[in-house]
Amino acid sequence: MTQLPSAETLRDQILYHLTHTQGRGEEFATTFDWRLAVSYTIRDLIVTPWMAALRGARDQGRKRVYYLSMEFLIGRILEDAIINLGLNDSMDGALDLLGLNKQQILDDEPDAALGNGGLGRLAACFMESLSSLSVPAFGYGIRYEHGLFRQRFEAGQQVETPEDWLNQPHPWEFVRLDYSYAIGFKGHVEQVDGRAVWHPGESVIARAYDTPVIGWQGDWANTLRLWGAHPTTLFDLHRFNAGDHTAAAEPEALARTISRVLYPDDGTESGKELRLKQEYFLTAAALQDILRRFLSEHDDLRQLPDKVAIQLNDTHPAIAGPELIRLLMDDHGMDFPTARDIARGTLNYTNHTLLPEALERWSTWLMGRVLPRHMQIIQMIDDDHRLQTRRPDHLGIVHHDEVRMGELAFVMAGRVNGVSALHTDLVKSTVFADLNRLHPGRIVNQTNGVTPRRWLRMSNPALSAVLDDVIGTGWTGDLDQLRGLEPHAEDPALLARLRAAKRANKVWLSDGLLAGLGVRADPDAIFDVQVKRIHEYKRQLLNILEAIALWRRIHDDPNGDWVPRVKIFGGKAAPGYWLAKTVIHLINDVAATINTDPVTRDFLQIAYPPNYNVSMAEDLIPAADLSEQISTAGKEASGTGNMKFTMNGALTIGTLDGANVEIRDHVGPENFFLFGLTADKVDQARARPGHARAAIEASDDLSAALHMIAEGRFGRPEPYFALLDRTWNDDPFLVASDFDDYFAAQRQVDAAYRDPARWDRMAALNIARSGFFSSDRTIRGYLRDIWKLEPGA
Ligand code: 26V
Repeated sequence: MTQLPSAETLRDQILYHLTHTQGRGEEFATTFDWRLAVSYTIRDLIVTPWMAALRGARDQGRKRVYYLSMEFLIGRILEDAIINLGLNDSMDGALDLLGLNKQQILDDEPDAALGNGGLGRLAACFMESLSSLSVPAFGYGIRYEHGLFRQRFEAGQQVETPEDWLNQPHPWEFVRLDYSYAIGFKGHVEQVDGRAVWHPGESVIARAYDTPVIGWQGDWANTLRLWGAHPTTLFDLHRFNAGDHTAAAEPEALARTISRVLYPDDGTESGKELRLKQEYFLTAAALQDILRRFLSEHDDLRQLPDKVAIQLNDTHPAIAGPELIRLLMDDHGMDFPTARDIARGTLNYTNHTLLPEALERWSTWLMGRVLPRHMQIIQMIDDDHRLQTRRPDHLGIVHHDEVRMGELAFVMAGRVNGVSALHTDLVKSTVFADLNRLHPGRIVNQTNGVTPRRWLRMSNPALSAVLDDVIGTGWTGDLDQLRGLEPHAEDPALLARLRAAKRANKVWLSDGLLAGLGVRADPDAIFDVQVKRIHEYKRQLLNILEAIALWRRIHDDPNGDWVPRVKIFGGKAAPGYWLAKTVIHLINDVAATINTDPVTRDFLQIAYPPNYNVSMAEDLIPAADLSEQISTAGKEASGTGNMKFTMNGALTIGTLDGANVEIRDHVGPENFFLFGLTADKVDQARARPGHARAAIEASDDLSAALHMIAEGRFGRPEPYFALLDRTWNDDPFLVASDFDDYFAAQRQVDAAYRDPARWDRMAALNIARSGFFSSDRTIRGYLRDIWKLEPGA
């Protein structure tokens, strides 16, 4: 931005919006009123670069990126926008002039929680990096009325309540009544003069709601376009006039269901008709919008691949292949091979998981009923692929009366990518081995990244101030500059400043944990943090078992030289994932017992704040000393939390899984606490009969910990019998096999923490060498290898 507004100008604008947009006098204004007035003030400053970016891309005929995702886990917007516009100081000044408390205003904003976890948060980081790199891009998603559920604990157990972020005005969005598209479902297909005509049996309107996403330094903004579902007819006047007032409103209620709520699963197949409708709703609206824009600028659809790159975020929008072919054939009169080639030149697919239960499959029966024309086209794509590859025996897209969405996405994509080096290797060698042989070179790697604006500059002002001072401010837009810290990694003065910044963050968090949970977290203890969705493969169970074993050891030797630790957990379980919910219950039960034990309470505390979300991550990660990345090797596609911890100076205890492998390579193996089986050993270990029982019997610490749960030391044991049984007899994620190695690695952590000079040096090197994990680097990789376009700046 050329001219930054002063504190006085911002103050005047805030007062203007308070009066004229909110319709409130100063003396009656609530925090909410002020927050909206501040948000509108900031929004005004985003609109100008946003319009300029949209106009510039159109005038220069630039190729555009379209990111299709069922999830965008945005979090709060206000502070991020203030920072990217470079207005932090003048806004502080303006709020001072008005006598307002900034933190209170920022905290008033609800999180936009339109995602479950890593996949959705990655989409949000990508949107920010695309704007920061001045790439013309649109994100397409669904404007869920209810984002991810709120989590409470009752007697230690997870209770879900609906989230309602749209119960209040959302100051960042612009509704576009003129961009509305009809989306059809069901019905039948008719052949007319050799052309297929689909007559949908139902239809809804997709209406565009736009949110600008401002990039670093405020020069460029892209659009996040979220679709809301609306009825084609508002209500049934005949029924209303006949006195049936409830039934009259039915069309509206039915249509709105489609954008009513985010599916709260992150990896279990739902198989629900509504989910398929949501996926098609997003995809069809996006493709109509993309073709409308293309045809307003160009007239030959064969040029689509030169002007449009579409990224499918996992298979959720994979119906884009058949839908694009349908539009090109049925609406634009192309033949199948031409339509297929254009679609393949335009579409790309990112795989985010190899867990079999998370790979989407739809029964051909359901697909044929909800999307009859698409089912025909899927069959054509499958037959054509067999013919083209001369592989009549190929398993195919349609198999055992199911449409396999991964195969569909792969076959229709120009490029397929994994999200870390290890994951991409596994994509090639396991689930897509056959397709990889048929299409060598189609699979590429793009290791994930996170935006340093939100995850360092915004969430960790204490560390950012030290960095600005020592290496200048350039790191925010070019994270590789963190390397400049490396020559100072031996400098006691610098290390002391880093330590002071970390301690300030820990004190802040400690106050919050005391006020919110009544947990006493000593800021001089190791803050050991595991935050992520609760899943068996992520192994929160391993972590809590280690806590029990440690507790027992402290008890046996209360005068030993123990290093005080605060274990912090955060995360939600899918409402139907019963075992994950049992783990939550167990952590809370163990915490209740351990935290009040007078013998150990100075050495070990456990905190599990409920309702982990983006905003909580922003408070926890900067205060962490130790980052828990302990998934069973081969199961975590990448992880992105792991990267946030590293750049905030936490050390990692982790397995060789996902991007942990690359984090360790970058920071140096001596600055990373490694443990556990490697991915190539996991299947063998699991195949050994009695593997878990053998490992448990060989480990004093582990068998004691399991027995203590079974004996009821942490409350009634009955709720845990199934979990214990599974750990003894099945243990598919190898908690038992990895336990002793994990326990030993934790003791190495203790030893390192006892030596502050050593710890601080390791932390400094983690920060200095984390530049690779900026999502700017990731986006440059997609531009070069997948989208084939240049960054703008
Ligand atoms: C699957 C399903 C199945 C149907 C119901 C809704 C739903 C929602 C999400 C998913 C897929 C989850 C896959 C996922 O989140 N993968 C994560 O992606 C991150 C970004 O690439 C990566 O860092 C994590 O390791 C990976 O678990």
